[in-house]
Amino acid sequence: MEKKWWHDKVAYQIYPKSFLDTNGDGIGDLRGIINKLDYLKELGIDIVWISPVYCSPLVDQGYDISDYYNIDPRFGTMEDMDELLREAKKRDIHILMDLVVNHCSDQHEWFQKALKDPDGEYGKYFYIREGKDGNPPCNWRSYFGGSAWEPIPGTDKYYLHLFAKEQPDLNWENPKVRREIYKMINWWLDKGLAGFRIDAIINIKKDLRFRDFPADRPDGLCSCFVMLAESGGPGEFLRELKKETFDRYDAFTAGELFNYKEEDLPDYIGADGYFSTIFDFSSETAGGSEKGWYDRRKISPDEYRDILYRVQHITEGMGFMANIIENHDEPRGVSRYLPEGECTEDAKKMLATVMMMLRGLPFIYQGQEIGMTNCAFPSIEDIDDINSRDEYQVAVQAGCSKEEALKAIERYSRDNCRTPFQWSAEENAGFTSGKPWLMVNPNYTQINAGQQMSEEDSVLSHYKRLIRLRKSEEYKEVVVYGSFRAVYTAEKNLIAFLRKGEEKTLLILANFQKEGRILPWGSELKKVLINNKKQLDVQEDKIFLEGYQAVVLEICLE
Ligand code: TEU
Ligand code: CA
Repeated sequence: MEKKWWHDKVAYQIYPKSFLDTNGDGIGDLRGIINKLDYLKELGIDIVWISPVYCSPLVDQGYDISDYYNIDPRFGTMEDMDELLREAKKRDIHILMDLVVNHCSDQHEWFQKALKDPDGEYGKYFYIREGKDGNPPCNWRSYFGGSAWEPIPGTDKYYLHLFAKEQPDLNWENPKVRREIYKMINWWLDKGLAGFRIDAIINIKKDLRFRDFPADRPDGLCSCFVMLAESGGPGEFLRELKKETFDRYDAFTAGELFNYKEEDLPDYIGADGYFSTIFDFSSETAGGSEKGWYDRRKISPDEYRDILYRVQHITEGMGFMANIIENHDEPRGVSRYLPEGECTEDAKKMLATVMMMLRGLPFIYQGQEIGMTNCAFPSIEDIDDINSRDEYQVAVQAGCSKEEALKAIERYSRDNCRTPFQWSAEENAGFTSGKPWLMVNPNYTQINAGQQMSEEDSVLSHYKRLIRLRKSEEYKEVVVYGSFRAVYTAEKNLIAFLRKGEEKTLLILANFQKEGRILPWGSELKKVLINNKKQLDVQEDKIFLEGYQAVVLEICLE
């Protein structure tokens, strides 16, 4: 595999609205990010992805863009953005913006013009079709609920929106639209961005037959995933996109794709792939149900392990996945993957150790580094997210009681990761001096960055140690490029693998259970590099692991 500048980096996602508010309006802002660049540097971060800060009505929190060339005043100004780029550069931090080009906002100038004249030039920027006998053109369901088609008032026409109705899909089949998008991307890259995280990109290629599929829920509609699988895929668009934009700047790109075909993976992340990397969502999608969140299932430690191993194997020698345990669309990883009642500091450090030692590019989501957890929202009114509100309705309609529905939302709500960052034990967790736009998780008095910064054995300090190991001159080669091999595969509740580099071999052991265990041992232990417990008991032919103990060992393989 050809080496790239970003392979040995550590990336971090910022959800600006919830990161740090500097003017007391309850909404995080660009100045808040500037203020915390030293915090990120100290943590060891090299690449920062900032969720959207463009002008937006915030129906989907910035993923509905009304002007791609300006910053929403709630987040700051273009001067703030330029300053952020300059200040980041001083610290060798590369900034990625979020590229949301499957759709725009219904308030975007293009869509406003399209509504006025659906048959005119701008009508062709979107997918506008006639209805069928007073019904939408076909039975596709939007990801946020209901038909993916919305009627255009005063006509018999509908426009397509795979997400909210305020997010009309852009017509990638139209070369003019593609040119507009490339121009905008290059304008941003000229400003000095390192690249982009690319939103919902699999969706840009539609099945242009716009026909019905068998319904998969009582609403008579069918998930868009089915149509996407029939669409032929976005390959041609992505090749052109790369050539017209990213290639010209050697930009770094991380694609968001939930549903690619495995045989297409080399096209996405291989030597000449459309993207530098894509996010690995395989453990996030596992346990999912067609019926909705209320029917989701928690995955077991062994399932989690098998999923990770599989992805390590299929990407070997091909490319790098972007590894995550959470992001702004998911519940907190520690609440999701650790068994109920076992979300301790040790267990959090164990998950961190596994994630950071896998082959691939780690993306830490804000607050993950201090072990932030899901939030017990008192009622559905305390939830803002459009997706969660829809899933609540889906649950109630399927016969769940209000309490059951709220439980499901509490487990999987996207707002779990969107509660304000817990900076300190002060009021509102030090996030704002005003009223936060979304409730602060009440556990901020126990879980906050301020306290963890001064504690050697905090989750934060553990992440720092893992990042330092990854970046150290001595171990960099093996942590970044070392091959992956699963070991102790017959054991239950154990994640164990080797990373073999040119000169060094690391053994990662993570005891994914509260009970201690004994493993047979036959290697020569050279050094304990990471340990989330005070001790490690290694004897000639046995090694003892405490419950949730996680270690990274340098060993000599015979
Ligand atoms: O997410 C795309 C996407 O498929 C998600 O909506 C996902 O299905 C859902 O979050 C699972 O709960 C991206 C963004 O990350 C998300 O925040 C946006 O809402 C969405 O695109 C639309 O832009
Ligand atoms: Ca603010």
